[in-house]
Amino acid sequence: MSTPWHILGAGSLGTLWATRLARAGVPVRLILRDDTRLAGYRASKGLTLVEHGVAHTYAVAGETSDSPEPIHRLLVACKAYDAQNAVAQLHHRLVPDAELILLQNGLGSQDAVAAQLPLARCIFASSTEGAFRDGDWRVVFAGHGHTWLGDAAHPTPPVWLDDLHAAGIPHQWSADILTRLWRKLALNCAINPLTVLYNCRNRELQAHQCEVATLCAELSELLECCGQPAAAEGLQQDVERVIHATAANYSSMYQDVANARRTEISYLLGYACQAAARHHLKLPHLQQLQVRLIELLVARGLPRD
Ligand code: NAD
Ligand code: KPL
Repeated sequence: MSTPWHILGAGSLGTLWATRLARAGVPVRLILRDDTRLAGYRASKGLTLVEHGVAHTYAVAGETSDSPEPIHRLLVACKAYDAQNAVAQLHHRLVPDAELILLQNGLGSQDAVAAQLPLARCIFASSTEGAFRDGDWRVVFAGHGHTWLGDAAHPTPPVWLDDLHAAGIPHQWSADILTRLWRKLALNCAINPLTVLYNCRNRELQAHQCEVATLCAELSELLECCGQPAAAEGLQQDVERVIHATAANYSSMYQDVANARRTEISYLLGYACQAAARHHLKLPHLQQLQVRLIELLVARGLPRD
């Protein structure tokens, strides 16, 4: 049997990957938080993927971190703020040369996970796929997209990309994964906080073009300073393109705040502002944006990080 995929986090993306891999006959194990969640999962028929309005359920095996099986391949599908602790709980099961695929948005969590597992291979991913849960153990595939995967330290692609191909997960091995992650971070910093502050869909940012342009100029300066000039190229035009292409959408950060969920601010705007501080770079609009966003989060009773 081929190496099983252990999937950590039965949320939107974890379920989206688990169901497609299972559909292709790839062995999958879903790692749940505790025995209560596992009992709840076992009482269900499995994981359900809703695609084009049609639901299919897959009997994916569930377990907790206490299961004895060693882990060779781990897809980390938690939020950025949970990734480090969630992986630490599996430390005793990870074989020394385990491979981890880190699906987190933003930057910072990937390095934190990699630092705690110096012998493991940590592959960073950046995805434009979109999914949300419409019930326990159910995910709706809302936006077809693409996933870029890469390992800045070792350019050789892993053999298991074949599993992604078999599962119909559109992907590309990327030599410049850090550039992609920085670019996505910059896009998210230019769009998401403003949608929260103006309480609006992406479209309405077209009325705040000057503010968006000023943020893009500061973000470009930051990217250059952090050794990511390629991620800075044409940033403003790309941000305008994304606002236009996703005009009717609410950004992910808007949705988190609207649903009173913790945001990933520390791995997006927070990470950008920290990087600027490290480089003694003054980016007044970006810093002001962070202050305004944190004020709003605190006023809503949400974590400031
Ligand atoms: P989610 O909140 O739906 O799922 C995360 C899951 O991880 C939850 O079920 C949570 O209970 C679980 N979890 C947390 N700690 C755990 C632990 N210790 N043990 C077991 N399970 C644990 O999140 P998501 O939307 O799937 O997002 C995951 C990451 O992917 C985020 O960084 C997000 O920004 C990124 N992303 C999401 C989408 C999307 O459409 N949902 C798209 C692109 C990128
Ligand atoms: O990725 C996004 C998000 O909402 O998180 C987009 C659509 C690009 C807006 O920043």
